[in-house]
Amino acid sequence: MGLLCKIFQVVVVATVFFLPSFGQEKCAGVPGIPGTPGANGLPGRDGRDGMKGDPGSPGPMGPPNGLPGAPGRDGLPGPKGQKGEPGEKGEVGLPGPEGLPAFLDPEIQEVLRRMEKKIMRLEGVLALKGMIQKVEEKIFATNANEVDFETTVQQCQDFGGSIAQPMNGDENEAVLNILKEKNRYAYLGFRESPVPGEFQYLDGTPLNYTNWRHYEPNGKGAENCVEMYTDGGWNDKRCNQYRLTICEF
Ligand SMILES: [Ca+2]
Repeated sequence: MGLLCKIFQVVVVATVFFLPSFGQEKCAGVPGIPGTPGANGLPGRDGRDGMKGDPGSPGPMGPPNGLPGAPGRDGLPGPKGQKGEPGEKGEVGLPGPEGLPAFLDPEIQEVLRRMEKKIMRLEGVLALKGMIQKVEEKIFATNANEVDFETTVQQCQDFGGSIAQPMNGDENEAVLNILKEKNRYAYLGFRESPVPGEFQYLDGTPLNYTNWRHYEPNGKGAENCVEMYTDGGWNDKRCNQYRLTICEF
């Protein structure tokens, strides 16, 4: 075996090194079987982009009744328009929720307390100046003007009151206090009725209290108004004299 192996080695070496020289000789061998083709290599890298091609021809026009496109965006706001005519008045709304009764509403009670205090202070000041006299719920007041009967009636109405009409002894005393303070006479809110010597209130009702002086009334239809003296007594008198204005409120 060792020998055979050695011979084979020699043959192989001789074949490799000396075969060409043998090939040049006429001893041509049988062509060998072609080997199997090698495996494909890896794909090559992409080449550079080519030049841009020419634009293609326009496509065919769509059908004429195709759907409209989406609406465009809103434009810029236009200038402000002129003010329109006022609209018609709306209907009256429903009444609001019912509030608390005044005597339970602390806010109203507080307002009333403050008003009462303010009024009491005003009354005090006026009384101090001899301008007012208070009897029960009635207040007699003067502005110190001296005018005739009709003007007195009118002025008192303008002030929101009426000419003084003492209805009892206390009220007569209150009017008298003002007269004594000013040392003047004053007309009272009475007028002679169609019956001479009979006097009545301005609304035509008969007097329910009088304080005539002795022998008064004595005008017998010639003295249609009534004045109070500084003793508190009444006298029928013509209406055109200038007397202290005393109103009641
Ligand atoms: Ca008289």
